[in-house]
Amino acid sequence: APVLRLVLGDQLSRSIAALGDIDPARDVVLMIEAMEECTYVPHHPRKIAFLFSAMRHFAEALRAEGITVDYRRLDEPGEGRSFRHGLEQAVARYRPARVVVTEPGEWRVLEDMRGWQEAVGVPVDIRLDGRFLCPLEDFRRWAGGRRTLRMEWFYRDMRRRHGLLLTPGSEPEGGRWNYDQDNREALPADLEAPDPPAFAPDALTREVLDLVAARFGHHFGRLQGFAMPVTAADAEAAFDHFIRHRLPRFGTYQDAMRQGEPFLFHSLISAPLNAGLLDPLDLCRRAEDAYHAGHAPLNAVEGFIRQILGWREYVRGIYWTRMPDYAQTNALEAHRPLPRFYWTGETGMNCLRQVVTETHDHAHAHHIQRLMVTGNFALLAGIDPAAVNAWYLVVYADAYEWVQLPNTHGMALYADGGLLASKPYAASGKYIDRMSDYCRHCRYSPKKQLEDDACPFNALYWDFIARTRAVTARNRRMMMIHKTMDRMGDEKIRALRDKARTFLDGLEYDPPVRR
Ligand code: FAD
Ligand code: DLZ
Ligand code: SF4
Repeated sequence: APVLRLVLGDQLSRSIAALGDIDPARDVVLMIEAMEECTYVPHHPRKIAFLFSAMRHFAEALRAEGITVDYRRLDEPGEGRSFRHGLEQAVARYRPARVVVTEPGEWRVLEDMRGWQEAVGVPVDIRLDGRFLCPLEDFRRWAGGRRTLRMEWFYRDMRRRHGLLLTPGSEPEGGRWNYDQDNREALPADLEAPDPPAFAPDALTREVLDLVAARFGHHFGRLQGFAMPVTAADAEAAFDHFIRHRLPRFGTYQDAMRQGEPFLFHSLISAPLNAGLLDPLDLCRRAEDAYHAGHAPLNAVEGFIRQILGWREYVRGIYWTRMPDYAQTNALEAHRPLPRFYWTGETGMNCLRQVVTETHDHAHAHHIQRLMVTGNFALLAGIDPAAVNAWYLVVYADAYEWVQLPNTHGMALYADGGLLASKPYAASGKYIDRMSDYCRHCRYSPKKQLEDDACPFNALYWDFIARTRAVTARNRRMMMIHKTMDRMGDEKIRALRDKARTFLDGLEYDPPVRR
């Protein structure tokens, strides 16, 4: 009897554990376009199209190797409403000796997967996902007993373990582990970022685009203009383009934002990387090669490697060692619903309008846009973490809960009470003004606090500091801010808090009705 090997949509690596010992003469690979995966939250159509197209291309590549792939398309009648349903049907079809699958990227799916063996009546072997640079066992050992889990220490261990950017004496290249301080420049007005490469949809992708437009066109997000890399070869080409044209400036302008330019010097590889089309260690090594070849400076290469080798692995470790309780925490007791403008972009606050619109159009925004614009607003306004998490999971093509949740819940919202971030990433309009040109195109002024045209972020910021005093005043890194607030005097603070309340009360909260 065959072994049935299930490959999920974000497991599109030839080296995935479930395919490890495949016998092409005997086994069947199962892939399922599952309605439930598209709708448990209403994913951005671009994200669905990207995954379906990447899945179909991956299936074709396996078939070209002589492997039998049973690919269940969404538009086949009666097929694959969910992973479980699709698997049950396939087991009935093939009567396999056993089922082999790789552990998923979301707790929700793992919980379900644990019940599959009983449901289908054949052994289900759930294999570890070997595509990460820190096995979860190692992360557990590293985290065990530590009260706070700072990324920086984890990252240094990872640099040593993988021998990246080390001198022959195992010291950090250049004498420092971290060049983040050099990576906070605003963008000079005359500096243009090169356009990222566009990948014109082939016939297979066009078919997917039609399907997704018909089925999910009513979800938040734009499908037109789809040009994402959907094969390993295209993703490699996209990464090459980044190394050649954007990596040299990636570090210096990592935190910068500019009106109308969502990509700047970023790599744009998160969606193909998280789906399995790229290998993280390979990306780090190729960036390191660019440094040794004198093509890119150390602050750029170290900054890039830190994101992949450090942050990406670290948030995954946090997710799997802390779930399911992690998602339930709400350290700052935030309960406000999500304002409607997160879905419509309709707000006078230009920075938010820009980021929501770019997110709608591209299923992408870069890190500082996610953290310091939409994330910062949600933090300051005290929006319910569950609502914010759901939004981030829906809108970004790279979002799977293992990476989205710690970034949103922990880093942006401080809902975990500081397990992940050493202090809340709260900022006033001054920060956004320094790092972008958004304020120049805004009806509000970041320099004003109480006037009618004062940037709402300013009042919201002081309201946040005052409101969260019990938690934030205990934080050593926030003491100065509380001292500053005390010096401002009660009357000023009261006026700012009134202004914040009036502003928040004036927002619309009902989600827009779609179709
Ligand atoms: P670059 O800036 O070029 O960075 C290179 C790579 O480093 C990224 O592709 C990514 O794989 C990795 N990386 C960078 N920062 C992080 C990080 N904080 N955590 C994990 N990996 C990182 N990233 C996701 O992949 N999926 C998400 O759902 C996601 N949600 C986020 C939510 C919030 C609130 C915030 C603040 C960040 C989130 N990130 C998420 C991290 C980061 O914003 C994206 O990885 C990045 O913007 C992707 O664009 P890029 O490929 O051009 O990244
Ligand atoms: C995100 C997603 C979507 C939209 N659709 C599918 C699908 O139809 N079939 C599939 O195998 N995977 C899909 N995915 C990715 C899964 O949601 C992902 O594998 C799980 O969340 C575990 O990480
Ligand atoms: Fe955003 Fe305030 Fe600047 Fe307007 S003034 S763009 S709301 S930070």
